[in-house]
Amino acid sequence: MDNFHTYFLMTSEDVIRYAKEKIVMFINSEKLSGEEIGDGNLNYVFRVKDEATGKSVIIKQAGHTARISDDFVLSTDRIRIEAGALQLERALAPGLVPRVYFFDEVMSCLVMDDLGSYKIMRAALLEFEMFPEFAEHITTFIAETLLRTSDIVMDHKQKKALVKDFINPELCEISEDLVFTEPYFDQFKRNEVIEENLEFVTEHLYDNEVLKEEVALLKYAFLTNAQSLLHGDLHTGSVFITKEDTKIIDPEFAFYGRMGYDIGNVVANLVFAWVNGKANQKTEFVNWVEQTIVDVIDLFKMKFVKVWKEYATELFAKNTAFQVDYLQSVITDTAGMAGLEMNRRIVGLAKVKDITSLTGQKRVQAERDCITIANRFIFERELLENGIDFITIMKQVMEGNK
Ligand code: SR1
Ligand code: MG
Repeated sequence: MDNFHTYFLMTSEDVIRYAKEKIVMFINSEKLSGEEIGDGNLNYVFRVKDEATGKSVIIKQAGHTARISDDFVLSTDRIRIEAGALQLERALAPGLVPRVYFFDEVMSCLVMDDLGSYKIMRAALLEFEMFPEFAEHITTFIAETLLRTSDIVMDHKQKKALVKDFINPELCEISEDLVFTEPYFDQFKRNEVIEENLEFVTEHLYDNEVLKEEVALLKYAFLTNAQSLLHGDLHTGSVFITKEDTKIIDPEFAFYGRMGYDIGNVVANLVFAWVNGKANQKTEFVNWVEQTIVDVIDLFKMKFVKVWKEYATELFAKNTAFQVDYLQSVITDTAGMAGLEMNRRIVGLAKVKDITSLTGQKRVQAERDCITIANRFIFERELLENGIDFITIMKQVMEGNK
């Protein structure tokens, strides 16, 4: 029987043995259950529970390929990256990240808090649930984790050491392909476009040379600018939530990149929830999402300035004009990156249920609206300053004023 000294992909039975052998709280447990509960694209996630005490943990293990497709051959180093990012984020944004008990380099797995009473935010949004504290929590998370890992706050040499620790070439390549390139070229023939929107997508994405110039600029900002330690995949499937509490999970795509990539992901995935709410005529929910998008931008800006004032060590940080320009460049990136995330979720292989759960003409129109909003976010990114500017574009597109 394998004793976990060499890597292998675990089954539920293996995970129970693993827990008994490696996790102190389970060593004397007589009745452990193990269940694979993952629904992400890359890894295997098990809940291990002591049926007598009710105590449970999550064990997340990386395989050598992505769970959704063997096309993606990936280093299991992503679990080391995730464990490191979770620990750092938890120090910077206490209470907003689950606790990691330990990381096992041999088995490429990590053991962490079970957030059993929380829901995956995307699933809850599909039920039109509203979360009044979300904007407050997510803006604390992004302001603290992004600015405090940047050169504005950190000693430049220490920051470079972190850049090195979080080199994440394979997961970055996934984003470079799926987010920044395939939606515009379909070079690997992996895109999945519904028949009714083929012509629309060809005109607005594949043949849109003016757009491609802007996308190229954003792609090169992503490839070449080590601004902050990003979560790297901050969509609503990476958020565990209750009415009162929010936990950010799954930072396996973490690396040093542009702050706007994380914030843009948050905004884009809220826009998907908004489009879904509109298609289902859920007025109260739609209004809440609009206010949440406004708050995400505006509260982030407020907290960014606060964190800057409290923690900046860069001598130029006292120059107010520099701070204003820096913050605006983050919002500009946010709009551009939100547009890119929206386009890729419509045409690429990694889709979102907010849109795919719509049927018939509702889905056709929702996809077109998303692409139209996305392209306006990209083209007009330098003009967007506040939350309301994002909403104005969304409403104009929906009202047919494109
Ligand atoms: C092959 S992975 C596809 C997508 O799932 C992850 O959550 C990332 O968003 C990635 O782009
Ligand atoms: Mg994930």
